[in-house]
Amino acid sequence: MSSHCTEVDGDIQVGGLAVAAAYPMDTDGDGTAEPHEYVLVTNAAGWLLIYVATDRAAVTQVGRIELPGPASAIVVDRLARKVYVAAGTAARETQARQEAG
Ligand SMILES: [Ca+2]
Repeated sequence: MSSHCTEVDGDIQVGGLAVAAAYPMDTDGDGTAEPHEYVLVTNAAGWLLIYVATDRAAVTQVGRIELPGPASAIVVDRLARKVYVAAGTAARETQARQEAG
């Protein structure tokens, strides 16, 4: 994954990074979850960027969430299917979802 793909509003500096390996997600909408590889990064512009890297040759951004500010840490709670992001003294949780493609 090249550094420029984390660019949002001209800012590319990565703050936090988490990998969700073999994460079950029903991306084709057939009712059965398949394992996917997700990479989550935050950048200095205050965004959580979500990439699917199941095919390492074709890493694709599948979501981005604006945060209250730059974030330093990401934790994926696989059981609760949530992502927690630490942003200074604030925190935000978000439900791990992906639209059927
Ligand atoms: Ca499926």
